[in-house]
Amino acid sequence: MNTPAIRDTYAVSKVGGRHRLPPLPYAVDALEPCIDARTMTLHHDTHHADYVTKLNTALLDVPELQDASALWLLCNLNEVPRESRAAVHHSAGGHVNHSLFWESMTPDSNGEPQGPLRDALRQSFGSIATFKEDFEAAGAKHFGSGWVWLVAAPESKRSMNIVTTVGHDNPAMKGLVPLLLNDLWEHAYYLRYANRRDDYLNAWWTVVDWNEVGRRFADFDKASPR
Ligand code: MN3
Repeated sequence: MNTPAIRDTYAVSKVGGRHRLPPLPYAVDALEPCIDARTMTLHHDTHHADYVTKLNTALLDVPELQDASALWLLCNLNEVPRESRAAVHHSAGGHVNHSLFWESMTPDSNGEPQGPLRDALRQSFGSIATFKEDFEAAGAKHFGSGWVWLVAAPESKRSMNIVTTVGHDNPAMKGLVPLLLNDLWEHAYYLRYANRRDDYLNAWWTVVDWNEVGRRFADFDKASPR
């Protein structure tokens, strides 16, 4: 399967054939009060780091896949030998999703989508407010660990959807193009929000990097046939 048109930057970033943990693009306390510094530190420095370590460990047994990006591995699990597949699945997914997640947020959020992204969101959901409500509701009702996503489909161009995935699965595994994602694992919010996942989802809009989401949409718009 071809890897869908999503930018594969940090997910592909490797040193000497080893996957590496990308640095956070801001200070650990930069997204306070929405995301507290301790949560950010644990989330990036232990959880994400652990996925990278486990991915590199799993690939020691599969030297023929040493040059593959984490995104490619996730989208081509059939190419991974059966005995390594589960470890590569979970760790590559964790690495790809968290890499996209850090880049989806900024301390300088402008609060609202702009331009063609805004138009496509309005066309798909009726209004930006409705999109946000639907995204929060999908994330709140998802059972257990997973992610909530805004996705586009190559065949339907301007028609966007909200989906959730279990574990660290990524919609790219089904050929969809991820534009925005939020982490529904308890490690993402529990220290500050306890069991109030809906409060976390609602507060999260204050740190979304709509410029970055707009760039992802522009890449997709350029790459896909109308
Ligand atoms: Mn996480």
